[in-house]
Amino acid sequence: SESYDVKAVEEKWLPVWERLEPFRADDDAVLAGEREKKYALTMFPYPSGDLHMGHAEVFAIHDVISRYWWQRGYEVLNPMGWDSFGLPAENAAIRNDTHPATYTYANIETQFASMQRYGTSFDWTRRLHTSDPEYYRWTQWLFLRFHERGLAYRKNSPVNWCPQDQTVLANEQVLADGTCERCGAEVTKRELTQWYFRTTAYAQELYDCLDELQPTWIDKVVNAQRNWIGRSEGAHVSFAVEGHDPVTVFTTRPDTLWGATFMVVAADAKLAASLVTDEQRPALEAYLTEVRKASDIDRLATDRPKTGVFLGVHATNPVNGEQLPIWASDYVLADYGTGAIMAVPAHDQRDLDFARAMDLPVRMVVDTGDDDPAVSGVATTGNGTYVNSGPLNGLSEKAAGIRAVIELLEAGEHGTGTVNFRLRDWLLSRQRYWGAPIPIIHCATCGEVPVPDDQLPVTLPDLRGADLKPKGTSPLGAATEWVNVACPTCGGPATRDTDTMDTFVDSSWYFLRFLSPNDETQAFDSALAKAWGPIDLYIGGDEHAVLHLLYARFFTKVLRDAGLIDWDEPFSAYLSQGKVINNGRKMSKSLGNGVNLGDQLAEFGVDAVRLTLIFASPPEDNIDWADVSPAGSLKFLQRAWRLAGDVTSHPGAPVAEGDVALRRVTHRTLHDAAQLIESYRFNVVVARTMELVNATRKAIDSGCGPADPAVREATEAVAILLSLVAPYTAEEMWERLGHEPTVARVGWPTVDEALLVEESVTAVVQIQGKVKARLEVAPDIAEADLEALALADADVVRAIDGRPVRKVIVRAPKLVNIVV
Ligand code: ANZ
Ligand code: ZN
Repeated sequence: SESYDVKAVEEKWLPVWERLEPFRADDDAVLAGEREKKYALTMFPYPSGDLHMGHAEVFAIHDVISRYWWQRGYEVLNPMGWDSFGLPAENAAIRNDTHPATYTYANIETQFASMQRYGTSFDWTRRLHTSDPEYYRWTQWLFLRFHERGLAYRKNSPVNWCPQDQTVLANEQVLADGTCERCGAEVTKRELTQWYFRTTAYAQELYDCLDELQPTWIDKVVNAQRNWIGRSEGAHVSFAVEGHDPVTVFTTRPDTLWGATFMVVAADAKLAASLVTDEQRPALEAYLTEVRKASDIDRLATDRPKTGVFLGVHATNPVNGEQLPIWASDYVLADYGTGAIMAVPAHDQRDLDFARAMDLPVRMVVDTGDDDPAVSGVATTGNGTYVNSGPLNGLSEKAAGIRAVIELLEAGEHGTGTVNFRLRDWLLSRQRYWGAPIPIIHCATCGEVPVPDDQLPVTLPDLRGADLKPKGTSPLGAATEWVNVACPTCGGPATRDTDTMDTFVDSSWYFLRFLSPNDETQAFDSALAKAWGPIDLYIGGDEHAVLHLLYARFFTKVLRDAGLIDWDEPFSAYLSQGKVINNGRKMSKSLGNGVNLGDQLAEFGVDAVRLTLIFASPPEDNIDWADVSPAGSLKFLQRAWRLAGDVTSHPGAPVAEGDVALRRVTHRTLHDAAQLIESYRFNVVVARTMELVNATRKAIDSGCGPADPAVREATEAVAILLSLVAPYTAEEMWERLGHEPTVARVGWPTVDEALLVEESVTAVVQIQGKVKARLEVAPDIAEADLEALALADADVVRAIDGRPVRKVIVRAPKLVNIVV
């Protein structure tokens, strides 16, 4: 039989598609409301090397959806670009004594060529790179809008410091085991002045909106965001301290106030330094030196020996007037809640460990029936009856106890009910070169002066090679000519801020820049944002479940409040793809189990690789490359392609009816495929397409023959279904069938509903066990539909004769038994 030359087909169609630009989104059609829009987005890549199997998977998945939307008649915005600032380029530049741009833009070109060859349906007129001054000009412009609104600010505080990368890290970039997300080094703490975005101002809304996203976002991502934002209900309680301002604590258990036996403030917070007596100050300072070495994770760990120092002062418990000693310890974090706690050792394990270590009293106030914690060393946290608790005594419901104490505190002005969030402000400054410079000028007279909008972008000075070596301070500081400027306000000598922005700032708004990436007058066009936004489906990796998605959501809310967009959430639906693994393990250099995308493409061709990735599993599952068969995929594509050859090489006289059985398969497949795609079951669509190919082959070889119009109809349907997954093969089939390119935009065939009705079955309707009627119904009829049909049947109505129906037993599709 004829053979299918994969390489020739790929070379043939790529330039045709480039010429036709079938996926160029028409803004005007959407602005004018002529066509419904869909905005499809896949996380843009970081330009390190060429594309890998992970990219191939996500692009294949993403393409099914966006190509499907085009076929359904939507105007689809499907842009792509590069998240091209970041550390790897900088490290490569240091290694190779070059400029980070060299590495960055060379890789971008490599990846761009690969994406094109891969047959992706991106609208390349929208291409952007976040490291272009034309882009980061607007990142800086947005920073200034945040700054104006008090949402970008500087503060001095202990920050996560990566000793290896020599830069600060956001909390989100420190892994659960306390190591750096990028390089794996143990993260330490440093006291530094840094820039922050006030994400906490939006904590409540970021949390609440997750409820609306839950149905269309993947569950684990919604849950990860919930945990990260960490909403806790509780109370702020104030404790008077003689000679000082009152100390306020955040507690989720105000109902245990009578069990408070001491207080603890974060050792590294200002509060500790301000409370400590002169006598105790040296002890506190010695302790602090020790504390600075440990990570947050270590400090919060329950199994860690508790350490601390007494500050020499006491606080008054507002409910019973007791004097509580105030201690400082590292198990209380400076930047959570108020940085101070009331310790209730009987009912909080960390407090109990501390009490036992420091020989402080333990008083049980909730009797849960378990052993007294003072004796057992195990804090009790469950429901129980309140004891030693004044007005609470006898109550036994935690919620009621909490409510009662909050009322009491509010009446006496000693506290209020409150909600606390774990989320902290986003630390956005980095002491690295390859990022967007922070557009602020520091003037001794005027303070922090924003660079005027018309002086943006603040472009990076030309540094390269060894200039970029991490020194603990920003490399930009060495560019003295760049650093020293006249203050925009007073004209006096001033200096530029030498930090650059976290690259997550760049990617928090790129979906807006895609709307008009070449606009030199504004960051984005609000009218276009209104027309195209929000993104209908966003696809990306799990690793961004917390970081990037949260930041993009935060940006969206701020821009909405600034009146620049009119939507509340950027991503209406979110899907995260699984990983491509090999032999059950994550691909890695050390295991030597890597699969090279380029090799796979060379051996099997683009379409077979794409089809394999889609067919292997539902998109969110991992794919083990050891379990799949790109060779099998290629064979299938050849079978499909041969159908088109058979149809056109046997142009016989059209048969009037056509093969109805084949037509039924065709229309059923098209009908089901639409539903399957909308529920992301792309692998099943491929399986069904395979069945359709088999049915068509059978009709040609041993049924109606290739000249039957039903065969042509089936083959065209195969080409259209394949246009979502295997664009080259689909195009080639389409041409063989005598059509002009491109099959990608011909539209979804209209499904003939009549062909979806299967042969009918006979249902028997009985009254008191006697057959009264027979109905012809679909074999998959629903019980309720069958019951309704039976009760409406003329013979049945006559037989019931107005008597009340007591019971109807339905066994679809064959039996209805009516009891009157
Ligand atoms: C008294 C108490 C009694 C508490 C009790 C718990 C149990 P979540 O749920 O995570 O919000 N806490 C408050 N601020 C803290 C800080 N900066 N560092 C360490 N711990 C802190 O936890 C809130 C609880 O964690 C608060 O409620 C407080 O201890 C502690 F039977 O107050 B609790
Ligand atoms: Zn000035």
